[in-house]
Amino acid sequence: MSGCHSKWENSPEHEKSCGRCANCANGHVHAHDQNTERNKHPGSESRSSVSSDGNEIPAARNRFYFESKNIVAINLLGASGAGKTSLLENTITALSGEICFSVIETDRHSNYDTKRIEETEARVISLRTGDGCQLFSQMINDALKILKPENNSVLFIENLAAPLCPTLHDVGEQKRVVILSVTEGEEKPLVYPEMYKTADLCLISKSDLLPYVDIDLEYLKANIRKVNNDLRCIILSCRLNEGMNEWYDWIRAISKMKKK
Ligand SMILES: Nc1nc2c(ncn2[C@@H]2O[C@H](COP(=O)(O)OP(=O)(O)O)[C@@H](O)[C@H]2O)c(=O)[nH]1
Ligand SMILES: [Mg+2]
Repeated sequence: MSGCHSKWENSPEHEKSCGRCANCANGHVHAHDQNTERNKHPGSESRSSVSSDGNEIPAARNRFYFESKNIVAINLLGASGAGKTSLLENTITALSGEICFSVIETDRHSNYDTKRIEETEARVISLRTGDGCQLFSQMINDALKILKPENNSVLFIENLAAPLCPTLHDVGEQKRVVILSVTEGEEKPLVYPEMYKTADLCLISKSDLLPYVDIDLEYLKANIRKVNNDLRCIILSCRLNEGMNEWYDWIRAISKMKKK
């Protein structure tokens, strides 16, 4: 893999994505659910349903899409404020010369995070979930049609408030990364185990704050292991650039994992 072939800001796809949602002219994709009136927008009636029982088929379709285009899709899960967008900003800026990135942001009511990613010049689309907190594979399917990530690239999906969601749906991603900050407390992996059970990597963020917070890192890691004994943890700080090389090496390794 190498950097992107074209700048997203100059591409026709960028015009399409930033210009408007297919139905609302607001610059984002909405999570439409045919079963809930409140999520409907004019002209959306023909869009596909995102009900949970229909999640598997679009997930398989996404997986096939990623495999056929040699795209590594990473589902990034974590509490609001854990440092997900900061991690993406830093990662894309550091590795854009060697890896082509695109991002699906899941903002509930704003596109603040999307604007932050736009600054990195990566391809990005805002997926508005409105009052819902769950991400379904059909939403990703809809977003991919507009985003059109490049072949041989890495796609980040910044998931929203995942700890509070009752179910974490498979959206067809190859890797799941869970991020929790040192300010969240040692017991969180036990309180919200779902994210940790299915993750491939755990990032413990904001290590620069360790001198100021009352947290026992060993106890935190022991709690993570109670939920998922094999889960690898990387301790890092975007602020101080600590531990970031270990994370970058993980990204490099998985981006090479795919066939050329
Ligand atoms: N001290 C410190 N703050 C950070 C770090 N990473 C992110 N933050 C701050 O944490 C807050 C939430 O970060 P953000 O990336 O928006 O989190 P998200 O909601 O998970 O996307 C922001 O004020 C960031 O500046 C870090 O490594 N150290
Ligand atoms: Mg964010």
